[in-house]
Amino acid sequence: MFKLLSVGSLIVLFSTAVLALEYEEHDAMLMDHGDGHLMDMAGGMVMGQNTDTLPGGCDSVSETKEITVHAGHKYAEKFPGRMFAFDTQEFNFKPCTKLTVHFINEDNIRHQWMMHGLPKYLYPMGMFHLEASGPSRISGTLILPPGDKTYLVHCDIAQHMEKGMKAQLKVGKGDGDLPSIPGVTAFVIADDYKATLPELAVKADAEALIAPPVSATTVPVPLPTVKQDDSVISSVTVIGLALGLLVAPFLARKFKGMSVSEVVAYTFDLLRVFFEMVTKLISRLIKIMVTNKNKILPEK
Ligand SMILES: [Cu+2]
Repeated sequence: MFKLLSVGSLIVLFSTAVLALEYEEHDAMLMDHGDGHLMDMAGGMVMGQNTDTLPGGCDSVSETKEITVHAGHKYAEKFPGRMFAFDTQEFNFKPCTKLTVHFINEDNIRHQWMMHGLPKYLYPMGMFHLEASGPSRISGTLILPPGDKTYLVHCDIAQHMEKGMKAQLKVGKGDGDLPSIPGVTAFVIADDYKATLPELAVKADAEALIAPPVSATTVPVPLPTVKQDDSVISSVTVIGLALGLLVAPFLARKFKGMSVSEVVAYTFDLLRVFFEMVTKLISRLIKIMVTNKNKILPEK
């Protein structure tokens, strides 16, 4: 009985270890490179870290806040057509807040929590940026500037913002809304799920019917083929001319003193000889091909 229990508990222990997603903790491994840039070898990075310098216009830190932001494919499920998202799309803080962001990337790829538009004298390129090769956690701190302004927060990995990983952070009242924030503002390029595929096909056909005159005049498709035909004709003509020039003196000597009917008769005779040669050649070729075939095909 005791044995069974211990085996059971071992199985439970192992299964939880397998099921639980293991998050890498970047914070313990980060190396400080100066100027608020921290980095480790496991794909964790903090840029624009500022824990103590007050932005101009802030007399003191107004509030100290901590937030945890999750990032991953699963948070995009509620936004049709999106692939990636943060679990929060809108943040709001008082001016001069000291903000610590704990960023948790739940995907097996890289994500960022990147804030833009900060004062450049304090934040390199005006950015505060957390990056994590997931699944992992990373944390960073900044002091928000004074004034009412809306800041863009996004993941800058190619196409991740377009696919939904976009948010806005309002300091004070903010200064408006940014477009294409999933669940907050309208997409700049809206997906249309009303039309079914057959309807779209009919629409495309209708547009194609209207379009031809424009496309026919603008697309110069037959030009290259015409050019090719020209070159073929000209090369044949050149060969013909060359042959004519070579044969002409010989024929001129032959035809000297002949009447028109004699010339015609002679020409036909030449043609007859020529055709006989050609037919002989062809028949010989056919013979060769037939005998080859017989050689290739095994007899039963
Ligand atoms: Cu991303």
